[in-house]
Amino acid sequence: MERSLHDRDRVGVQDSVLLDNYRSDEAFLENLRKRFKENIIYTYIGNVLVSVNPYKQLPIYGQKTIEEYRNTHLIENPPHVYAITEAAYTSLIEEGCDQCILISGESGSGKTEASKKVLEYIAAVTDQRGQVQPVKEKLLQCNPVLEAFGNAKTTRNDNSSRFGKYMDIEFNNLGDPVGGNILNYLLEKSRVVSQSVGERNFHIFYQLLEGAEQELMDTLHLTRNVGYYNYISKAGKGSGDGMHDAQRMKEVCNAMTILGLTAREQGEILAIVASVLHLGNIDVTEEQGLAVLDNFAHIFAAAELLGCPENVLRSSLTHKTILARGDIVTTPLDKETAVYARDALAKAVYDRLFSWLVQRFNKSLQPQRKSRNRLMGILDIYGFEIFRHNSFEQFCINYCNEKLQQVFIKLTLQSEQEEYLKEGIEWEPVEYFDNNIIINLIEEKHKGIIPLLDEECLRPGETSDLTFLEKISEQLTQHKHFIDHKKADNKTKKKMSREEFVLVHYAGEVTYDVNGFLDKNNDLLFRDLREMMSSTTNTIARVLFPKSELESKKRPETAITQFKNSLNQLMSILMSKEPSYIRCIKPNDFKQAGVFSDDIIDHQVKYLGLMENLRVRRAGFAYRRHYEQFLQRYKSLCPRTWPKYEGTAKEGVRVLIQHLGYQPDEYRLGATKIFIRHAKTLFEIEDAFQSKKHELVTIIQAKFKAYV
Ligand code: AOV
Ligand code: MG
Repeated sequence: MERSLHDRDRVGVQDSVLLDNYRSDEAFLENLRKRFKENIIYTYIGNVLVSVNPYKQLPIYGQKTIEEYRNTHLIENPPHVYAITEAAYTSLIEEGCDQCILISGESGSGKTEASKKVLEYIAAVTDQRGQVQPVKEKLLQCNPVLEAFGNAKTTRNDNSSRFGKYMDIEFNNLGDPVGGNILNYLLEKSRVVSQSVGERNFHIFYQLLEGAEQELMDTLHLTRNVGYYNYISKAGKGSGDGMHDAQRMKEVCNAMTILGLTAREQGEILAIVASVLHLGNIDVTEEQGLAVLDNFAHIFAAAELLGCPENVLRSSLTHKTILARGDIVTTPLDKETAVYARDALAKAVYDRLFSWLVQRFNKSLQPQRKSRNRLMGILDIYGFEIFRHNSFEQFCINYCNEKLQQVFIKLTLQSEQEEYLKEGIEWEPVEYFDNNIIINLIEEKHKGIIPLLDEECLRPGETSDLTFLEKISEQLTQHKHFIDHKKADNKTKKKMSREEFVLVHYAGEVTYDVNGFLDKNNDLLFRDLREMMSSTTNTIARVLFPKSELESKKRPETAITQFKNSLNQLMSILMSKEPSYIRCIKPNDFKQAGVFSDDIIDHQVKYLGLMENLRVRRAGFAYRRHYEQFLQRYKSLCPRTWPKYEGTAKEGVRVLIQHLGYQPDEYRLGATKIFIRHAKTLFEIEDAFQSKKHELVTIIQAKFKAYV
């Protein structure tokens, strides 16, 4: 016989708020451990979902489970990503609040998988009449393409997101999805030209070589030999095992078609991808100090695919033109600079293609009719990363994670406590670590790492990664979360070189190598190459490099400042919506099923602030509502408040809950809101309301019939 949802989840407690020993880390961990061993990966802290990556397929998803969660309240069923999504969706439909689902956790903890389950749930429960089927199809098909172009195998995760993604789904007033919009954040483009040992380039390169039809391979002048192409050959033999590259290629092309990309567009996109492989195989040698290009077949192929004359590509890769006081001065490049120019072109072309794809999808996802639609956002970013070698990219990724942790702190720990204070509710404060101090260290005006990095990039004269390091060391040496070589104790000193600094992030210490910081932040692409690209015959390539960019006199913003600004915009988007949280935890460092490494999990529980979250939740009130709203919804449950209460809303609520027999410990009356301690209490009243509503509707219908 099939077991019900509840029979399948009888291990430990479903909501950690109910743990007897809720202050103990060990009790919290023990509960997660017990459940994990029984393949129960989800647990709540109030309405926050904690998810431990099982690293194996569990039979807990799909249509049947979706139906079990449909139209249920969070506490009716065992914890699940579907339950969180259902709650957010209900709030969106019934109360008209825009929602956002924030998914956080370190690299490999299961964020991207969770985000896909959210989308899957929404697609399954909406549009029962099949009216917006094409929109749903499109929303679902964005992921395979974005993952192909924006995900890669790292040492932490075989399918690691190398960009940040925020996706809004738009709903009409029937609650059906009618469109969407995606914002993408800083792609790790350095991966296009080099990867660390054991890692791969973006999936699409391998997918193309493995999965393209022979005719396409011929058009793109490609061979199937991964080892032949410099930009992707380092991954080594066997690195594609289990990646299903050929199969994925078919899915990607199919998805692009569903998203409305024409055959010509798809051809041009793949031509750009192939051109990057050819660029990587253009050898640069040196004669009398000047760069000379070799391997003509690849120069020809790249030029043909991008749609520019071969001689223009060749001269743009070996010369640099600058406009100096109205004069045009062209100088030949040395070998090193030409290699730099070639790689910069490959990175820029790929990076801009990625953003173009997102824009193209957005065009395809635009709702047909523009009206005031409700939004549900899903945020899936790259998780916190500590590699053996960390550079500018990890600095950006970890900074982004600090910002997201700040949203969590602000919305769950801080505002919760501030609200009790404001409403005059008695409350024992819960201490927590506020990572704002690290964010300041990174972004504070004139003093933080970002402004100092920009200053070093913009300052005329001899600047280098090392002068940047000197500068931050000088400015920040006093800061608790900054360690340089001078300040390090003997143990740390042994682990770091003079070209590194350590940041004590909320999630742990990371040692960053400054080499490449200035170049990557400046993100320079020589004018000759931009000019060449702006008049190619590959129409997509051409729009990636608009002429207006060449004409602009303004210096473009540095990479990190653009990133900072886009993150700050994201923060305000998130703050303006009703948030739900999924906190993902990685159970071990070996991508292995069934292994629950206590140390690793304990560390994540601590830095994610889950224990503080639990304490705030336990001491606090699960539910609150303005008196007016509360009375309006439930007034039919008490004869003295129905159909209208004459006094103030607060008085009305007092009368109502006395009638319902609430115990004094169950609730508090604040200045403007009622606070209810347990979701269960609310659930009972909501249940009573639903049957009353049903009763009233039946009476009205009967009267209406009699009248007719
Ligand atoms: P991430 O998004 O958090 O990392 P993913 O969602 O890509 O992590 O998960 C990593 C891998 O763990 C997946 O490819 C799956 O193999 C496995 N996995 C995760 N969640 C589940 C699940 N619910 N059921 C089964 N397997 C799962 V990163 O993008 O690196 O920060 O930048
Ligand atoms: Mg991911």
